[in-house]
Amino acid sequence: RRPHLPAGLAAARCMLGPVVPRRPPPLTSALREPFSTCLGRYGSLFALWMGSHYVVVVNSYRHAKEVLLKKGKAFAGRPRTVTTDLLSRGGKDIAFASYGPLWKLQRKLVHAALSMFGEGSLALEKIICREAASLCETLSTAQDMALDVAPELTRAVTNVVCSLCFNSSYRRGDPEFEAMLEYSQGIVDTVAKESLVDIFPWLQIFPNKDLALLKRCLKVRDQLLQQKFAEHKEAFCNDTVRDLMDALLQVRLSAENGSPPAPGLSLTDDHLLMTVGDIFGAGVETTTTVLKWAVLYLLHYPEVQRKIQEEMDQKIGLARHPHLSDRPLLPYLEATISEVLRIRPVSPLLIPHVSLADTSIGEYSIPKGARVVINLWSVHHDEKEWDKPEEFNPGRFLDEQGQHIHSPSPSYLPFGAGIRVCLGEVLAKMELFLFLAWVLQRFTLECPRDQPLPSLEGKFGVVLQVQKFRVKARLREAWRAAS
Ligand code: HEM
Ligand code: PLO
Repeated sequence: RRPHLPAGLAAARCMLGPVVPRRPPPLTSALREPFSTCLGRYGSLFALWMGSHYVVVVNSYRHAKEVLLKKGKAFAGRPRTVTTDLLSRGGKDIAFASYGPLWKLQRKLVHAALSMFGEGSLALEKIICREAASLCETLSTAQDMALDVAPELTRAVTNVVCSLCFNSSYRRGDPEFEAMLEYSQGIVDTVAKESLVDIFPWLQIFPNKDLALLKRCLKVRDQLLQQKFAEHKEAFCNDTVRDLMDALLQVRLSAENGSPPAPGLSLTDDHLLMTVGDIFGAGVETTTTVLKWAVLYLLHYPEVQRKIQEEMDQKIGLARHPHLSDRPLLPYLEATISEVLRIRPVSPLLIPHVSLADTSIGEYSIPKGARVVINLWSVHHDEKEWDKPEEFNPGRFLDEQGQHIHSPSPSYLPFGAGIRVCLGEVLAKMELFLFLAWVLQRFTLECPRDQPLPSLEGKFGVVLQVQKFRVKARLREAWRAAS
């Protein structure tokens, strides 16, 4: 059969090719299968041609760990595609930049800034709790209404990452926030989803609706970033580094004054803007998506919600708010978060990796320049590793006493692993825990009466999106009585 790749569909599915051969095979046709059947049907590894690109798909955790951990450096490259080049100004960010000294420096700077302002600091916990309180306030005012919680969850998460990146936050209805919501959705819908134009770049010379939308959205994003940049430059003071943008600006300015971060390395304005754009974009879209999946699963599994609430009532009660230090006290909530990350991985194909030299996976040779897609969906739904993988069962992450969380299988990589591992794992886990704990301490989330349970099927994009749904947040009797 001839390959037939309607835009947007390809990445949500898996395509069949021959098992990875010692030499790239001749151009083969691509079939499609829902990616849940990939591992069972095609085994741990297979390859296919997408346009002129040789693509290797990895379906099992053993091969995934070989790529990400054991041979992490050999597979640390990223493909250049039309859409990610537009998003990142030709790979000047972190996520879509190829391996090299500048990428290393950008990662190091962000890591240092996140540690300084965020992870492990009480200041960040305070910021998250402030946003959690505001989220609960909104849910209270909309009580018993069928509410689309997505914008509220997004605002809460955005304000945390906005504080980290720009030392600012948004109020409800802020037009800049509304614009951000719109452009970011446009980007998620159009970037890095194995669309035709990313497979056959020459197609960009023809009119293309998705590409036009992406360019429009990037224009709005760029204006926002540029404005923040200008404000930060104006207010910059070397002695008080307030946020990530200041931290990057400091490195940039000291390079201008003759002290580059490393000999021969120059961090341009584009690198600085794209780095902040990445952290802001990743910070918003990933964590919000996981929160939406969590709420959706709690609607489907009210008994899980009840168990979380019972655990909270017993361990922390209703007289005080949850703190980060309560994490060891609430293993069932932690297990629920782990299960959500397993059953609906935010990034079900990670970001494609590229081999930087001739290398191998298992017994197969992989040529330099091959694109390697880690099928995290298969890894997280592998029947040999997970008992009834389609079932939502937080208990699988608990030990026999139900007191500690652990992964029952090594086939679990929600944040990737190795040299390209997610930079925001610690931050994301802090937010997921606190937002869910605050909301569930006060409210029971229900599906509005006379509405069917919303679909658990994801919508593929650069993140696995949740379809729109409405929720009724009912104030818990116990909370009402206690307050
Ligand atoms: C990369 C997952 C939140 C920043 C990744 C990757 C995954 C991932 C799977 C790709 C790893 C690879 O390609 O091998 C998640 C999940 C999150 C989350 C599940 C939320 C629950 C965040 C947050 C930030 C962030 C909050 C920012 C503060 C990044 C960056 C990369 C990345 C910059 C690119 C790393 C690189 O290419 O070197 N993330 N992420 N992520 N993530 Fe996250
Ligand atoms: C999300 C939309 C934003 O407007 C721009 C953006 C920047 C970084 C991307 C993020 C988007 C999607 C999720 C990504 C993140 C970098 C790492 C993260 C791809 C496109 C993941 C999950 O890998």
